[in-house]
Amino acid sequence: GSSAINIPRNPSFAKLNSDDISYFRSIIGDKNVIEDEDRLSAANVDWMGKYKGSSQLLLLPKSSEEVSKILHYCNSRKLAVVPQGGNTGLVGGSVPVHDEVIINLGLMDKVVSFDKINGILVCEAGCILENLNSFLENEGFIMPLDLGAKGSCQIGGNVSTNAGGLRFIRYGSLHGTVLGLEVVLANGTVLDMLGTLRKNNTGYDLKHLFIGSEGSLGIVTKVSILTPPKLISTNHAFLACQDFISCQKLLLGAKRALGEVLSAFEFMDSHAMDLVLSHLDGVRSPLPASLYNFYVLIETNGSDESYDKTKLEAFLLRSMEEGLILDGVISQDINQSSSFWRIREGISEASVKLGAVYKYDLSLPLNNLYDIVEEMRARLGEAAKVIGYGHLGDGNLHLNIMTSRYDDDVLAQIEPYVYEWTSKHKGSISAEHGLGLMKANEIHYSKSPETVQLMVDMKKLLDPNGILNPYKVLPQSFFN
Ligand code: FAD
Ligand code: 2HG
Ligand code: ZN
Repeated sequence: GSSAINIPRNPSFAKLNSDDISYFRSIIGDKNVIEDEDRLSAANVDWMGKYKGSSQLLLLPKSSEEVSKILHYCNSRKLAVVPQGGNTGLVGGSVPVHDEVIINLGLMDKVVSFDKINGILVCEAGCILENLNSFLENEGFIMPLDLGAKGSCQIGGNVSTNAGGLRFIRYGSLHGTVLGLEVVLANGTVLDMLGTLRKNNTGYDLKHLFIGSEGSLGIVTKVSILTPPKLISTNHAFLACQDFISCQKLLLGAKRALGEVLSAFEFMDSHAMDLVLSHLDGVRSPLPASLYNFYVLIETNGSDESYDKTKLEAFLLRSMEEGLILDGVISQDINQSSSFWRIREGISEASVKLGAVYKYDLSLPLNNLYDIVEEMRARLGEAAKVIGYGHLGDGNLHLNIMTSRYDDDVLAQIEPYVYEWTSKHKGSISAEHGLGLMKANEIHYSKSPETVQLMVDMKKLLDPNGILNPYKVLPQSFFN
């Protein structure tokens, strides 16, 4: 069953009629106007199977002009829309709440240009992240971001959620690497901000408004992004630690000792490890499972094979002597490296196998980062499985709570407790996944009232009819 979020349909939105369908057919062609039930039901439900809408129409535009015509029409008719990429979002932002028209960018999947001298890629928003990375690898470059959903998520979706992921520690936020965007506004205006410059201080840098705005201010149609060179030497270590404080100390040590070659620092508790091992086929732990409390995956990426390896080995040896690491394996080949990543990236997939999952994506100061996991485990007792993992190098905890089915009593044990706790510890209730539908009403835990008000004002300026991804990101109370 799905979770209970009951938001009444906003009556100011029009209902789709047959004239609308005919119009869409006339502008984007019959075969990209989808009314087929199977395809609609897939597009109406999110990756977790938790959020379900009831849209009757899926549109697949092939160009920015088509997106522009669609939005111009929807705006004049007051038809609400939900922009959709790979539909891998984890906060219910990518699916309709009621009957919003789904606009999926999947057919806009062309590379526009790649400048090998400056490492700048310009592409359409529907390009799948993994395809872009493969394209770049052939040119000697990589994408500055990577995440478990790479096989389905689209760069437009990544930009719209300001996705973090596994390379954040090395290459930073999309606010730094995205150099330009093309965005279609609610009224159909195509906003060309598709710059390819590193530096450009000519007034307000409006592209930043759209990075992380989750489809609430415009539809991203093209992206210009700075791509780092692909370096020849990569090493991976899979390590076991006794307690969280050891993981934390290991991180500080790794930042100092590995310096410029450190490219990932991920952690998981033994509960997360157990979950993966028991629910995903063919996954094996490189270390004796259930012997240790925490596991850490470290990656280095540099330009000198022997230098990088020596550096890593010296650091690991020292950390073992200091007792920070209890056990560990350094990958011997590419297959072993992918088996390490498979464990870490498989946690989300394993987390949806138990029936119901409540996901919290928190930014927290390192010293308290794991406390909330233990508190939740104590609070919920036998009622739930509680796991903690995430991008420790970025201070980003993923707290997942699994039960056999969605239950309001369990939910009431978790929320608002987890949000209050996060706010009290000066954290953020969304480190990288966004607010979507799940946390639209919780924004005040991480943003001041004045800030939220300005966000609402900007939303109303850019989308006066409120047609873009309604019910998401901001509290609905501002729009009634
Ligand atoms: P969707 O899910 O389709 O949409 C996400 C949001 O963006 C929605 O609000 C949607 O309306 C909007 N949107 C999509 N495309 C556009 C567009 N072109 N213009 C305007 N708005 C648009 N996230 C992380 O940050 N780090 C991770 O490490 C990470 N790992 C993940 C691993 C797995 C297995 C899964 C399932 C998800 C993971 N995520 C992660 C969450 C998710 O993959 C990201 O948020 C991703 O960026 C979403 O991309 P998408 O194309 O699937 O977007
Ligand atoms: C990850 O880091 C993703 O694996 C997904 O951000 C986290 O599923 C989750 O809660
Ligand atoms: Zn993550």
